[in-house]
Amino acid sequence: MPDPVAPADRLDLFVGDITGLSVDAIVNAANSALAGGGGVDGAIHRAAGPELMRYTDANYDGCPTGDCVISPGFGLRAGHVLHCVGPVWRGGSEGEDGQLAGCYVRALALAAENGIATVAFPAISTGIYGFPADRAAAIAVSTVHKELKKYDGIECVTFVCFSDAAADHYRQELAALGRGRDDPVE
Ligand code: AR6
Repeated sequence: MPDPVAPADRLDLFVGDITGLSVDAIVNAANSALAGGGGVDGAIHRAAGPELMRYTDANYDGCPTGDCVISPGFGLRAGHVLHCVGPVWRGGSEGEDGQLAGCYVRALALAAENGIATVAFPAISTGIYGFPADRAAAIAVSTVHKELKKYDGIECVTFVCFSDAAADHYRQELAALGRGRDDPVE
């Protein structure tokens, strides 16, 4: 057996729309009622089609903050959607950091359980839920980097940013892990 690829070398960055990605699973930034909404949640439901809502309604009674549930991707190119419920930002002293980290921990655990090798995450909680983007990127990268040590079968995790400014936060965090300019990020 070859040595597993180091976690830092399984991290990638993409600037653009998550809904078009051909990965095994894209992550949704959902709400705890799994009721759909705006932002990336709205875009994913539009691209997946109405079967997605029918599926989550039939299979789940919502999802707690900091947790995640899985569905098929229906009309998406991605085979699955991992619906994470990030925290609403309330100033940072109400457990928001731990809840946000929990989303990444639970999503990767569910991915591994379901044989998913490639996963793309949006910047959970940093839109409508108001979590500071730099702080969220630090939590996302450090949590995924740590969790990937447990899951050799997860070959690539892509962080997807909607803007170049948002991506800069990830570039900083990835550089701190030794991902330099010459690495195949993006
Ligand atoms: N592809 C990639 N990233 C995107 C896309 C896209 N198509 N669209 C938005 N983003 P948000 P939240 C970025 O607001 O803060 C919904 O109503 C966006 O720029 O989608 O977790 C849910 O139903 C931002 O950086 O999610 C919940 O009620 C990031 O995705 C609530 O919003 C997350 O922004 C969740 O709020």
